[in-house]
Order: sequence, then C-alpha cells, then structure tokens
Amino acid sequence: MTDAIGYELDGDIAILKAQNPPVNALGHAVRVGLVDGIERAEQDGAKAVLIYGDGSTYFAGADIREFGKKPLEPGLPGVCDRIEASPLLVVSAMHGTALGGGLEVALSTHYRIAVPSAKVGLPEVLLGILPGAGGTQRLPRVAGVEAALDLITTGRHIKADEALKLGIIDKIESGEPREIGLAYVRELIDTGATRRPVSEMAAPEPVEFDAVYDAVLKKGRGQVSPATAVRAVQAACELPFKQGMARERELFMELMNTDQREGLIHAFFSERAVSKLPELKGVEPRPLNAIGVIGGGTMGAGIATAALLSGLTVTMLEMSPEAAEAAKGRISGNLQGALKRGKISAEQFEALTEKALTLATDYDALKDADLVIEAVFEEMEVKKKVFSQLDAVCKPGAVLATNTSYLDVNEIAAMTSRPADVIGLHFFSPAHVMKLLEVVVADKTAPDVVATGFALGKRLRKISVRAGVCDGFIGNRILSTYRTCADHMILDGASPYQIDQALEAFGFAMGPFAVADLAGLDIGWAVRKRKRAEGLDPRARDSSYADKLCEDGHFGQKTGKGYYDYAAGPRSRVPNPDVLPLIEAERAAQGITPREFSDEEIVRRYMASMVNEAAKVVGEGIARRPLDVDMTLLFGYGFPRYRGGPLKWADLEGLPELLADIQSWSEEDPYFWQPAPLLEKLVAEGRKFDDLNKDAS
Ligand code: T1G
Repeated sequence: MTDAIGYELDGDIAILKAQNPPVNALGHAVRVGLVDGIERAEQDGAKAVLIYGDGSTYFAGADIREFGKKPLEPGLPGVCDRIEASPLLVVSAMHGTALGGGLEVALSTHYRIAVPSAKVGLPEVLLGILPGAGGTQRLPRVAGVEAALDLITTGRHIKADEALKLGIIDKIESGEPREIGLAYVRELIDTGATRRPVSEMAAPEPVEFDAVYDAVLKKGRGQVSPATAVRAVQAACELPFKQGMARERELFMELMNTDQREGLIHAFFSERAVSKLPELKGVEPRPLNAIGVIGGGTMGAGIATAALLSGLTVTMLEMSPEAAEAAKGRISGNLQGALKRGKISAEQFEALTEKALTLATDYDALKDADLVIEAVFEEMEVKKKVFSQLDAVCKPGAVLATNTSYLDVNEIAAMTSRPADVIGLHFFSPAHVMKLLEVVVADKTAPDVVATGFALGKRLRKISVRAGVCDGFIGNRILSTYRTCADHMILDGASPYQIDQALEAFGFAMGPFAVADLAGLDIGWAVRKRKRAEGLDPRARDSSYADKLCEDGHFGQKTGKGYYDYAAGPRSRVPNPDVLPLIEAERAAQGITPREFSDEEIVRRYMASMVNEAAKVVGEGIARRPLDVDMTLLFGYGFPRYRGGPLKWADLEGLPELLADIQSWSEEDPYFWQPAPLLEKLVAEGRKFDDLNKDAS
C-alpha cells in the first residue's frame, strides 16, 4: 500500500480513501495504492469495496504534472480494468469534482453515489488530449452517445442532478462521502445487488460520426483534440470494448505528442501561477468591502457591475445626477444580462441595484471607501484633477486606483501626498466580462497595495497579471507593435482582409482589423495623433490611410463602417470598398511598389513582432515572467489558448529560427526589427522562455 491511498475494513467492507492533496490527482502512488487496495480487499475476504476521496474532492483526474515524463506502471487504463474486474462489488462515493481520470475510475466501479454539490466531467480536450483511461468507451455505454459526445468534446463539468439523469451516477445523498458511501454499499449488499462492469454493457447505437466530426472540428477553430475525441467515441460504437480501448489509446498518444497539448497544459498551470508573486508571499492585503468608482461610462459601469456581482458595495461618482442615473442604467443593463443567464435571481438584481449600489455627485461620498477606481476620460490633466480630489477626501489607507490603459501611473501618483497608495488597475472592455486585469505597479506603490489589487482581482474572478509602468503596460504595448507590423505589411502589399483571414486561420477569434473595428478606429486615431504630437522617431514608418477613414467618420462597428461594412449586421461583415483605394493612394504617395505576401509570411512576421516586443517587455521587467505575457495575450487579446501564448508558441517554434528571421528583416527595417536583447541572450545560451518561468517559480 502507499500513503496516497488509505485502507481500512469496516466489517466486510474494505474502504479505500484517496489522500493526495490538494485534488487527489491520480499520480503514480495513487494508482499503485488503488491496485494494492483492491487486491488486499480480495485477500481480506471483503464483500465490497468503497472508494472515496479525503479533503475537498474525489479524484480530479490524472496528475497533469506527469505528462510528458516517462510513464510509470500501472497506467490508469490498467488500474480501471483491475477495479472493474474485481469479483467484489466496488462502489464510488463522490464529492467535489470527479474529473477526467477521476470519472474514469468511478465508471470502472460498479455503482456510483454522489453528494448534491458534486460535479463530474471529462475535460481532457481542454488540455489538448482526450479521456485516456476508458472514458470514451465506458461513458457512451452508461449515458448514450449524444451525451457522451457532448461531455467529451466540450469538456464541461455537470452537476450531480444532471449526471443522475444521464445515468452516470446512480444515487444522490447529502452527507460525508465516507458515510453516505458506506450506507449505500450496505444497501446494495442487503438488496443483493450484483457487479455491473460497464465494459460488458452493450455497445451504444452509432450516430453520423463524420458529420459530428466536421462540426466539432469547425467549432475548434484549429484545436484538434475535440474532433479527435469524436473518433474515439465512434470506436465505442463500432468495435468490441477491448479494441475500442486500444483505439482510444492510439488517439490519446497521437494528441499527447502535439504542440497543442503543450500549449494547453502551459495555459492550465500558467493561469494558476500568474497571480502568485513571490514578492507578495506573507503580504496581507488591505480590507476590501466598499469601493468607489469614478466615471460611469462603459468601463466604469462594467467595473461597478463586476464589483457588485462579487458582493462588494459600490459608490458610483458622476459629475451630475443625470450622468449618475445614466451610469445606473448601464449597470442595470449589465446585470439584466446576468439575470437572463440565471447567474443572479430577481431578488438579487433588486438588492444589487437598489442597496449595494449608491449614486453620488460629490467626492465626499467616497471618504469611507476602501478602494476607489477612477475610469474617467483618458487624458492626463483630467486624471490629475481626479487624484488630487481623491487625495483630499479619501480615508487614510484607502487604495487609489486608475483604470488608465496607457498613461503614466507614476505621474498620476505624484499628484497625491500618498503615492504608496496609488496603483493601476487596468480592466478590459466589457469589464464585467473580460477576464484580464493588469495590476500596474508604480515606483512607489506599497506591497500591501499590490496585494490588495490582486485580492480584488481574485474576488472579481479575474486573471490578474502584474505589470510595470511603461506606455501601454504589457498588453497594449505589445498590441501596438504587432498592429504596426500589420500596417507595414499593408503598405508593402498585403490587404487588411488577407491579414485578418491568415490570423483567424492561425486561431485568433478575430484578425487585427476586425478587432480595430470592434474597439473603434477613433481609439487608434487618438493614439497616432498623440504619438505624432510627441514626435515620431524619423526612422519609424508611418501611414495615414486609416486617418482618412476616421476623418470620413468611419470608426468601425459603432458607425457601421470601418475596414469592413456592417450594413448587414455585426456578424456579417464585408470589406469596405473605400479602404483599398486609400491604401493604394498611400503606397503611391510613399513610392512603394506593392508585393505579394503568403499567409505563412503574414503570420510569421506578425507573431515574430509580437514575440520580439514581448521579449523586450520581459527583459525590461515590465512583465516579471514570460507566462505573464502569455496570460495577458490569452485573456485580453484573443490569442488562441491551444497555442499557449506568444512566448510558449515561440519556444515550440524554435527561438534560433525566429531570431534569424527578425535579424533578416532588420536589414530592410533596422528601426522596427531591433532584436530583443533577451531573445538574443536566450538563443546564445540555448535556453527557452519557459526556462525563465521555471527560474522564477
Ligand atoms: N494534476 C495536477 N495538479 C492539479 C490537477 C491535476 N489534474 N488539478 C489541479 N491541480 C493543482 C493546481 O495546479 C493547483 O496547484 C491546485 O491543484 C489547486 O487547483 C487519463 C489524462 C480540480 C476543478 O483537467 O479543473 O485525467 O497552483 O487552483 O480552483 O483521461 O484544478 O496550488 O500549485 O485549480 O479549486 C483531467 C484539472 C486531467 C482537472 C479545482 N482533469 N483541474 O479547481 O483549484 S487529464 C482535469 C481543475 C486526465 C485521463 C486524463 C481544477 C479543479 P497550485 P486549482 P480549484
């Protein structure tokens, strides 16, 4: 026996308790313990075996940290077959989340009981693989093909009541898993229940697998694991169990050896590591119950909505009662959405809009707030006025935050007598939907203020990323570079539409020009005007064709036209015929002879510019680790999750080859393509960005 599985006898029932915190992952010791436990129960002459999990959950799956390492026997498929084949009655009592290999172990037992709050699922496709211990063969036999295809290709977790309806579990009972499990085993013994090996159940009725495969593949937008899983379920219908298991293993190993698996597992662990900063170990955040929001426009209303939904009370400050009512209208609209999706009840809606939210037009209303977030017009003078007022009224120890997306947080902090209490909290629109939060740490920001920023992020269920102060912090700075790269390709001959198609085929939800239309072309216009006013480096290539679009009042979706024409609705965009002539005129004016670009070259240049700038951001310490950049792009800029993020992608592509491309392009444009010193260093040392993540952990 191993310590990972506890063993005891309760009369003639053997009890196997999983004790591998935090989530009873099915690592090697657990697998050995399960097989040893079954054998010992048989030797001890037990009538039945109960398997349950100690701590917060039943098995939450295979141990993901073991992936990519040398597999150790027994493998999980073998463990499941051994459990199922036991002559004893084997029963699972589930609580928490029985996921992946955890549900596969449960499906290899003969009966399953769960507490009402339990959840089950086979989320392997979200890690770039598929259920590899019989889930694609056993689940269709108990729940039918449609339900199995739905759960396996989406990876969604379902609640106990739905699992009961689908036949995945046999009974729901409140109480401690050990207690309800023992009572259920006794009931089964007393009622003469017999073993029920799922593998011996009839193969399920097939469906149109090719059609399902094509639909799932299309929905994956380049991610292959969900569609591959369809073929494994197909085997459950077309092959005897043993051959079906062999087919599952074949497809599982195929996916195990993909970059997508590496990308998705990198995303899984990075998502959990990004908010864990070594420098915040032992630093207590300040109290956080009541917050103030200044400015009730789209961003301010979104921030207030997220705060209300997380249980905070909010004081919304606006310049006039009319503006305050308008802000309340926007917040109610956002909360209506949550009501429609069943996230909140009508009573909760009422309480949030009438009790938890207070409107104000006087700064004095913010004097007791624990934290205030300013979301006013993106202009330094306006921000400075707001912060000097906050400095005058807010209580000592209040955290003063700015939602600026570009401006210098140090300069804003300097407007107060308490720069240590000032921090940047950069939300992304719509703020109650987008997961990303950049926590921008200024030179004088106190550690407990940083900790409070992360505590707020956790409370709002955000992915919080620490960022240093520079123009555009992590995300917008890198965005500005790869957008500039796209503009350069336009000048040299590519079309905005070819670029969008190439990047959408690469996996982005939307290409850069469609994104610009969604965000509003006036934002980019304002940035270009600001940068030109500050004085552009004479070596920088500039283009003004997009300015002409804006001068003609075309700001994208919000005006019905931008790069695309949205006359037929936001989802049916067509190229705006005015755009290409503007570009051709610009090329002629700059004396540029356009050339052909392949989709490959477009993606390569776009990604290389992103990676190069990201390497500068990490090299300068604006981002602490490469994974911080990866999570920023994943959760704020639509980067395809299955590629793990730009720096994970770069590692998988090969840094030497990327640097070589950048160096060759720097011959044509030495100003834009200055190789990042960190990239040169890593290549010289034969290291990867991931090595830096490991160094920092
Ligand atoms: N393996 C290793 N570590 C895991 C893990 C796992 N399966 N699941 C969680 N952790 C770590 C996690 O990194 C974190 O560590 C800590 O546990 C708490 O997690 C053959 C091959 C279970 C719903 O995909 O979805 O089975 O950061 O912060 O919010 O078919 O974790 O503290 O150091 O997420 O309460 C399938 C993955 C595997 C489930 C809990 N299983 N886990 O959420 O806590 S593939 C999954 C989750 C498989 C078989 C195949 C969630 C959770 P640290 P947490 P949480």
